[in-house]
Amino acid sequence: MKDLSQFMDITPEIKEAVAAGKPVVALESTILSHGMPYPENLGFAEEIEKIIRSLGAIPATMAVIDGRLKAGLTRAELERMCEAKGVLKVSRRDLPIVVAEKLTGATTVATTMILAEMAGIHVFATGGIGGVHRDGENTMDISADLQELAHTNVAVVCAGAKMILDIGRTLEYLETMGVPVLGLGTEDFPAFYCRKSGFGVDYNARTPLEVAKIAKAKWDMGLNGGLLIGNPVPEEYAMDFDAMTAVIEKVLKDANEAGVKGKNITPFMLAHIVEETGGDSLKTNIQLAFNNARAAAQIAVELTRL
Ligand code: PSU
Ligand code: MN
Repeated sequence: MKDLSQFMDITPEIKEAVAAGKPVVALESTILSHGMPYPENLGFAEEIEKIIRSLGAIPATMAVIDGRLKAGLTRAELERMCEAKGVLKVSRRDLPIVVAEKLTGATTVATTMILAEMAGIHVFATGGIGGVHRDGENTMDISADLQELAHTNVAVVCAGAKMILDIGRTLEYLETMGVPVLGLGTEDFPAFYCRKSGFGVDYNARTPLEVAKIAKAKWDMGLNGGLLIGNPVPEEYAMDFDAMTAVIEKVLKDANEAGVKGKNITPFMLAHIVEETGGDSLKTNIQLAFNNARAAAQIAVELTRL
């Protein structure tokens, strides 16, 4: 067994909860540092932790601070991630660099899964995952989130993937990698701001208990890797599909013209979509993430009972 304590700080509350088999839900920090503006992100970070606690689970926000892997952040650390001055975006390939060089970075879905598994946490709530980018068959821009779902034992609750991605190819990739894609009470794979993407899920797991049973069956059989749970944004916060498609086409064109590439594409798109929608997309983003936190907390609770 590797001695991870030389790299990682887990808060006493989270360490005790994991050891006692209590429900814990991991949260990412890229959504804070590179996905939402300050100070809305700080209010969001505090509220999402409260929501998880209100449902009987313990939140574990992940980050890398001065080279230390963190499971659970103090208020001051949360503020630092939200103000995001000099905070890097850390995916799997970046992790050894920020650790060895004692840098500070926000964790993507991929890295949050890695830290969660290191800490013994198997349920994670996010907003949207990364995936195969449009034109990805030429650029090979495929998020490391998909590889991580293939290998790391964490159930990821998301509101689907944004239409900035090629959702069809993203789902094909997940199928190849053996990742179950479940809908929580839906047959449709959601498209983040919208409840439907035009693509289906593998299975409609109707309740958090059903999701927990499927995850347990997978891991008890020794089938390593994650599960992806698509949880559609609540109807009252959903955005119009055609209007969002137009916004995304425009922002993709802007990104292309500005020559934005690689890891900067997703943050660029997120910031410009907020501008183009006059802040409406931010409200939807916040609400869908809260909704995912509720589902993840319920799944984590059910998993501890099985
Ligand atoms: N999609 C969103 N919001 C986000 C992200 C993706 O709707 O905040 C973030 C997540 O942290 C995700 C990362 O893991 O972007 C993917 O980045 P990339 O495509 O560079 O792998
Ligand atoms: Mn990429």
